[in-house]
Amino acid sequence: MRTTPRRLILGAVSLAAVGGLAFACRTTDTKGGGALAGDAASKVYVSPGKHDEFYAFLSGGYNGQIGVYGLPSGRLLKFASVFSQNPETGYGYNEETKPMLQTSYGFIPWDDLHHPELSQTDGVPDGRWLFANGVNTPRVARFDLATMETTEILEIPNTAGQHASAFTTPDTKYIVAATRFSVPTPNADVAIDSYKQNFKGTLTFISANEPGKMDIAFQILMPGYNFDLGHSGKGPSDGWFFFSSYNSEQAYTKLEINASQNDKDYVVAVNYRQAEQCVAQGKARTAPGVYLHNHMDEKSHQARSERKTGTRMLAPADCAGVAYLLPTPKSPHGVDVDPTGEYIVAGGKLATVIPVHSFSKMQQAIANKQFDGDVQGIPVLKYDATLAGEVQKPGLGPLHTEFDGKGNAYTSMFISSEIVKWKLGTWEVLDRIPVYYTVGHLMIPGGDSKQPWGKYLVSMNKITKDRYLPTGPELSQSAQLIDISGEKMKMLLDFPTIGEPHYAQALPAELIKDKQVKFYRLSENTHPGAVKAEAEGGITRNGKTVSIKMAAIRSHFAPDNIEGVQVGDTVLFHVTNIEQDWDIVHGFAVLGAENSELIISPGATRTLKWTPKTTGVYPFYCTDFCSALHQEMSGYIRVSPAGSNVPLKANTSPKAASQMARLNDIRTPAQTAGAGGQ
Ligand code: RUQ
Ligand code: CUA
Repeated sequence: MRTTPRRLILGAVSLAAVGGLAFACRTTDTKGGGALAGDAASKVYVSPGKHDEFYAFLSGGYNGQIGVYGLPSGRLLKFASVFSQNPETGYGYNEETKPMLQTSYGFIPWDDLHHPELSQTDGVPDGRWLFANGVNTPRVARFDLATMETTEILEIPNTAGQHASAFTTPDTKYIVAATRFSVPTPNADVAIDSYKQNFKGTLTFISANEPGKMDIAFQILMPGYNFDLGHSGKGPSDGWFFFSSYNSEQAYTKLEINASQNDKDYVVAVNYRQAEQCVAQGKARTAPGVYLHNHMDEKSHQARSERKTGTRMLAPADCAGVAYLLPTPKSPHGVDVDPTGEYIVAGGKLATVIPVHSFSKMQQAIANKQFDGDVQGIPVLKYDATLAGEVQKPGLGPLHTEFDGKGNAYTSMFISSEIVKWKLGTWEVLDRIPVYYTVGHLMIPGGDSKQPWGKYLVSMNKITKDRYLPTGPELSQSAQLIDISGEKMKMLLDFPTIGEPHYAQALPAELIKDKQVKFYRLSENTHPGAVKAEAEGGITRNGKTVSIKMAAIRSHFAPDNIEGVQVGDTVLFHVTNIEQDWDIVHGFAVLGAENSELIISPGATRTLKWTPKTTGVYPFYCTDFCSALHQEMSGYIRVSPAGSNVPLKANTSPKAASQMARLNDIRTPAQTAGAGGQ
C-alpha cells in the first residue's frame, strides 16, 4: 500500500497532489485547531498518573511489530515484537525466541505486518488475543493480551504476499489468510507468461481458537487474482467470509495499467461451513507445501519450531455452493461487513461510488440462480441482484470502512484525503472531515465487530508532510484521533506512530488491564537452564560448549566471576531473573558479543550464545536500570587460549553476597511504588 498510492497521487490521478497542496496551504484554523482547540485538548488530556480509556493496537507495517497505544491520549505504551527482531527485548536474538522467526525459507528476522485483529466471542472482541499477518513471508501470529507477547506463529504454504489476513470469524474458530500475489501452486519453475494457466490464488482458513495449536484447516484454490482484504459475516451472514479481489484481468506485468482495465472486479463470498462439509466428505485433495509452526511454551520459556507438510486443498468446482463472485467496481481494496451482518461494503479504490452488497439479496440471487456465467466453476452473480445501494459522490479513492454501531459508516478516502460519514440503508453522505494526509486504514474501537464502541475514530495516514517537526528525509507516521460521538466529526489529536500502520484494533482498557501478567512464577519455570536460587548457579563443560547457569537479582549476578573458558568455545549464558516483583526486569550484555542483550522478565530465563574469539577478560553487566545499585550489577568472564589448563570455575563473589545480604531492599522510589502498587 505504500508504493501504489504514491504512484496514484503523483501519476494517474494528479488531483491528489492538488488536493494535498490545498490542505497544506490552509491555515491552522481549518486543520481542526482554532476555536475548537481548547475543547479538543480537554478531550484527549489524560492527566499525570491517570490511565487511558482504550488500548489501541496499531500495525507497525514494514517494521514488523505492533504499537500499543493509549486512547484518547495517543501515548505509546509498548512497541511489541511480532515478526521482527527487537533489541529492546532481545526477541529474535536470544536462543529461546529465535525459533519464533523460523520459516521454511530459513530464519527471517523481519516481515511486513499489516492487519491486527482481536479475537472475538459471539462477534465481539473478547480480550484474549490479537492476531496479525506477515505479508512478505506468509505468516500469521498470535499475540497474548495478558503478557503482550507473541506466543505463536504459523507459516502459510501455497500463498504469496499474504494480505487478506488475519481476520477472524465471530467465534475465532478460524482466522483467514489469502494470496495477494498469485503464484504457481504448487510453486514451480514456469514461464511468467504462463500466468493464466499456472498461477493461482488460495484462501486459507486457519484454526485459531486453541493456543499452541494453530494449523491450516483447509485451503480453497482460486483463480490467479490478487486477493486484498477480507471480513467475516456475522448475525444472518454468520458462516460466510467475504474477500475483495483485484486484477481479474490476471495481468502479470505493469499491473498499474493492466490490472485496472475491467470496470468491475469481484468480492468473493465463501460459505465456509459448506467448505467444512466438502472437506469432511473427502472432496479436498492433498496439496504439497512445507510450513513451520512456532510456539512459545509458557512454562519452559522456550519456543519450538515444528515442520509440517501438506494441506487440504479444495477446488470450488468440486464443492458446489462454496464460493460466489460478486462483481464490484473497480479494483476494490477493503471489504467490510456492518454490525448487523446484512451489508457488505467494498472500497473500490478507483470507483466513483462506494458499492454496498446486501447479504439477503445475495441469498435470493443464489436461490434464483441470477448468474452471469462462472469462473472456474465459481458462479458470478449479477451486479444488480446483490446490490443494496451505492453511496454517490463520497469523495475520491474509497479504501476502508468501519462502523459506529448507530447505523453509520465511515470510509477512508485516500485520494481526496478525508473521512466520510454516511448512513447505512439510505446511503446519504452525512459529514466529511479532512485528514492529513491521504488516509489508508481507519479504525473505530470494535468497528469491525457486532458491537462497536463508537466514540473515537483513528485515521492512519500515509503521508505526513508538515504535521510534525521535520526529521530528515523520512518523517514519522501520522495518525489522527477524531471524535465521532456527535453528529459532526471533530478532529481531536495528531499523534505520531512508528512504522507504517495499516489496520489497527482497539478495545476498552477494562477488558484487559486487570488481566495483565505481572511476573512469571519461578516455581513453574521448567527451562533446563533455569535456577530458582543463587546457590543453583554454576558452570559445566560439554566438549567445546560451556553452559553457565546464572541468577539475576537486585543488584548482582550469581555467579559473577567466571574462568576456564577458552577461545573456540561456545558459551551459553542461561540467565534467570529470580525476582518475583512486577516490572523488575534485568538485562545482560557481554563485551564484544555479536548479538543483542538479553532482557529478562521476572521469573523468566533467557540464553545468550557467545563465541569469544580472543583471550582476555570480558565484563558483563545489567542493561536495565533496576535499582540504586544497578551500576554495580556486573561481572567478569575470563577467556584463555585453547588448550589452556585454567580450571573451569564460577563463583558468587563475596562482595555480591554481602551486598545481597545488606542491601537487597534498596530500590528506587519508582520501583518500590511499582512493586507495591495495584
Ligand atoms: S492495507 S492501507 Cu494492508 Cu489497506 Cu494498507
Ligand atoms: Cu539489574 Cu540493572
